[in-house]
Amino acid sequence: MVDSARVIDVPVLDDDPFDPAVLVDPYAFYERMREAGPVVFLERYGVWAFARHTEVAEALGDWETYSSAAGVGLADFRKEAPWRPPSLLLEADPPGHSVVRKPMLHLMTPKVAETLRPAFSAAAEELVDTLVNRGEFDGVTDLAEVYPIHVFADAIGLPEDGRHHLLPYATMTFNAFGPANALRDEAFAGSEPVIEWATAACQRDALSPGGFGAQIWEAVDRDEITAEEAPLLVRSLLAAGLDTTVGALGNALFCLATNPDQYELLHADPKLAKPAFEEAMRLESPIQAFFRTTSRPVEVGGAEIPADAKVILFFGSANRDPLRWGEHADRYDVHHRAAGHVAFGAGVHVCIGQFIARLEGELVLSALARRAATLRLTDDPVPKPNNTLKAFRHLPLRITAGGT
Ligand code: OVM
Repeated sequence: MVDSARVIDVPVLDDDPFDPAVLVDPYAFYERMREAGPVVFLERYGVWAFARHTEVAEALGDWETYSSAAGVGLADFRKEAPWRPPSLLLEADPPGHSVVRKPMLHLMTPKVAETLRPAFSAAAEELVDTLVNRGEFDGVTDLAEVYPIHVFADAIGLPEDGRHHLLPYATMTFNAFGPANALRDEAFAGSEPVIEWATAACQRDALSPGGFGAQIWEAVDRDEITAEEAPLLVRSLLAAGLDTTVGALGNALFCLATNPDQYELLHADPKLAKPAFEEAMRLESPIQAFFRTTSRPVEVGGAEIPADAKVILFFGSANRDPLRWGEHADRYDVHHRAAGHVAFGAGVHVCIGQFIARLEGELVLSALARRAATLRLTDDPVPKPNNTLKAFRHLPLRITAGGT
């Protein structure tokens, strides 16, 4: 039962987390939420919010209480129809979720990610070579958007033709987790050909042999998944695997360009590429928040949240919580142990592509570190507001050549 005397103890905030100004610079808002208490109520949307690391991690670890089946955005799929058939992975709970997740996990183990290393590495070296020769480039449109679209779309086995639809498709997907605001409307304007291409790209005949897409379809032949499930599982790779890594690479470049001392450390020791990427994931997490829906009343920090309530989990805030990371939580430090961040989620839904994302991050930063002595912004970065993703639209950069 909900104890109303406790409910009124929960701090109520009238902030709009989906206001573009908040989305591009959410950190003061996060700090106010963390300081207000372990749970706050966002009255504009009638949702509960966790902004501290402890509660976010607890919710991620308890799928039975914090369900994903009603959608991980603001909308409750039991009350309003989702814009697309729900994801069998993201928007599902065990036991069904576990059945389809298993073959997907096998596709993307750390061992499999290592088999991609030679091709992914060659692509990173070639791209960074070109950019070092140019000296000035846009960290987003010339690098962060180019690299994943090349290497990961190849790894899935997507057709070359129409790949320009991938980022608009992902932009729609991630804005759709938010409210029906202007960002969401803009993302869906002219969406028909984009959805049409993405849907066709998930069919068996569109996917080249040997890629992740074709391998998903082979799981149908082994009766591990059905022919109806296969295209939806391929769709998860398209939706979740591109714009996220684009954001991650851009955010990592931003961290390094704005912390020259840290870039210097990376340049002096390119083996720091892996931790430098991980620390950027913590500090500038591409996915800032996802929702869960309570399946029962639950007590959190002395407050009682009713059943069927939407709870927003602010990963980007948990990853900067001084209670978890200490007083330097807001600082970018390539020597920091970022393990325990929740940028890839945690628990039964933890990112299945994380080893591939990390490989991409490591290879791009390592290629840069070995070729460029300095990395600096030449102008203000331009943020790209999105209801879920924190990323940049432009990062004007200058690099000076110089080996380690
Ligand atoms: C999916 C999906 C879409 C967006 C994100 C995501 C971070 C998954 O369709 O399964 O995970």
